[in-house]
Amino acid sequence: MLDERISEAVEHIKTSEFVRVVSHYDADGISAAAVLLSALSREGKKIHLSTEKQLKPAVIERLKLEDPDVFVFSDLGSGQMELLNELAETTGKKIIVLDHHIPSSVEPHKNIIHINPCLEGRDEDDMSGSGVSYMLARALNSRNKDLSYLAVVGAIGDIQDSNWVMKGSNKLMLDDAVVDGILEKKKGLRLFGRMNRPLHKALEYSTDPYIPGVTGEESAAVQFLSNLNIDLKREDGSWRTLDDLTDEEMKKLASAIICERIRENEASPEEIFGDVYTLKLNGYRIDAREMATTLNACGRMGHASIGILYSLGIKFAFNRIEGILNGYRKLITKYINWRRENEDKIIKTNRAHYILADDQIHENFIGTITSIYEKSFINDEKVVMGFAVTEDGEVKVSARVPSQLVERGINLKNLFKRIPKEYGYGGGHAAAGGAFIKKGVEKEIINICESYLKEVLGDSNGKQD
Ligand SMILES: [Mn+2]
Repeated sequence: MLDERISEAVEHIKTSEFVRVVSHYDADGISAAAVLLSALSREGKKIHLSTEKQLKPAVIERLKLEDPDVFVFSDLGSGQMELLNELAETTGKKIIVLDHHIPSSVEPHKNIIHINPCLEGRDEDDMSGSGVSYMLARALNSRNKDLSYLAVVGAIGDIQDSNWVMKGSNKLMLDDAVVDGILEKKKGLRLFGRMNRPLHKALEYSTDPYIPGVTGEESAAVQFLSNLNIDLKREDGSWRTLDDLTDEEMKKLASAIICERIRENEASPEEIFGDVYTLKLNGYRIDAREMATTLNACGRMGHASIGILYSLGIKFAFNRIEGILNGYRKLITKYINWRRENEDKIIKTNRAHYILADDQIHENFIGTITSIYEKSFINDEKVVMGFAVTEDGEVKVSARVPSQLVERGINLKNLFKRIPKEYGYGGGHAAAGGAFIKKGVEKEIINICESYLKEVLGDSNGKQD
């Protein structure tokens, strides 16, 4: 069924001159946009592309005024079929939806070609939005196989490779990228910042795998490396990264980490490896995981277009990336400091912490800050929920659940289902989710969350011992 719909979509694109693409603004949506931009321009199409935080009625109103031959939505749309039906009905245009999020129950308009692996009973983590876009690109022209690496970057951006191993359809796209030669895959340490973060910092920030005595402590991380006789700096005085290590140094480091984990009785101490991917793009070497992080920063900083060009290896964009990343890091630091200095804005219960950020944290960042805060609880696991006012005067809610509580049955999808329609709507996955609610009902949402946690976890304070 998916294949039939893809062929139908290909036919419509072939006979269209002007294609209007709307994509999501996160790393997956930006990768999807890059796939489509590249594939459509190779066909000589006239393209207008933009990215959106979410498909809201205001976005649809603007699109109604445009006059393309076909609309393409990537990494969004399946959950907003009612709005897309309205666009199809008003404009009489064809609409192609390339998405992987769980579809709404609304039947699509006859002019909508809905392409989503969930419709075949597959899981929403089987493929990313950029993966679905890549399937269309490949059907359009087999030479678009060289865009497969973007499907890998998108899947990483959506955290579909738990424990750093690709599964399902993502694995097939990864294979395409390896065969194509643009992506090199090897086993490596599961540490973030392989090419860009100083090695001792990568160790300090590593929470999964957790390195006893090193995680969270910079000076201990430096000492740990010195004890192994691993130099921290290059000859020119700059910091070495994980990517700079020789094979021998890498082995020494890996064994030392495993030893520390055995000594502290960590569960599965040897589980510190995963697949790492190096992209070779226009003479640049880029870690695919770091590319996903960079694209995410571009989107949140309002520079999705730079992200799209960067992901395609265009030099001009590379010159802009450092500045965007610096701005992004500064904002994150500012928000973390705000959170630390405003304990009175955090409601703490036995099972959860609620950050009432109001307009002090931008809506694009409340998810990130909520995530960082959740990871700061090393032994005493808490659900963390952040609230930030949006540009439209609504409140964005972001929530994160530590894996230990997911294992005990907490699922944010089920929690957000309990939000009454008149308050707002939300969704997501077990461990990460979000909602938009009207201003003034924050307390009610907290009460809903508390009674849900109590129901699932019982009356204990969240610990089993
Ligand atoms: Mn996605």
